[in-house]
Amino acid sequence: MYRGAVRWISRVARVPVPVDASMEGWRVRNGCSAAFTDTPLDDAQADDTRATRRTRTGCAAALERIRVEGGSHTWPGGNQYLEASDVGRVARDFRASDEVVRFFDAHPRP
Ligand SMILES: [Ca+2]
Repeated sequence: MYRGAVRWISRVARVPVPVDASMEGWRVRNGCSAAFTDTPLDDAQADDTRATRRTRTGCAAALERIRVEGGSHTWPGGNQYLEASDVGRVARDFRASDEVVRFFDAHPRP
């Protein structure tokens, strides 16, 4: 799950769901323990953002989240599709698309 500075919208209830609450639901569904490891991603670009990967442990199904501090409602490594003054800046320290591929390559379906 990716999070900038905004909340995800529940597809079921169509209401804002705080990311922490959503991730807690995924933690329980995936059979993860309450433990986790936070790993800062390389602050490779002077983009006023920093990202941290949270990896849950003891899971039946893997669960990770990348939190972007200073990010916004944009796709990390993607296009600045509107002015930063309108949607916020695009985080440049990593490419979210690459992270999605990395995650599914590392955790193939049984
Ligand atoms: Ca940065």
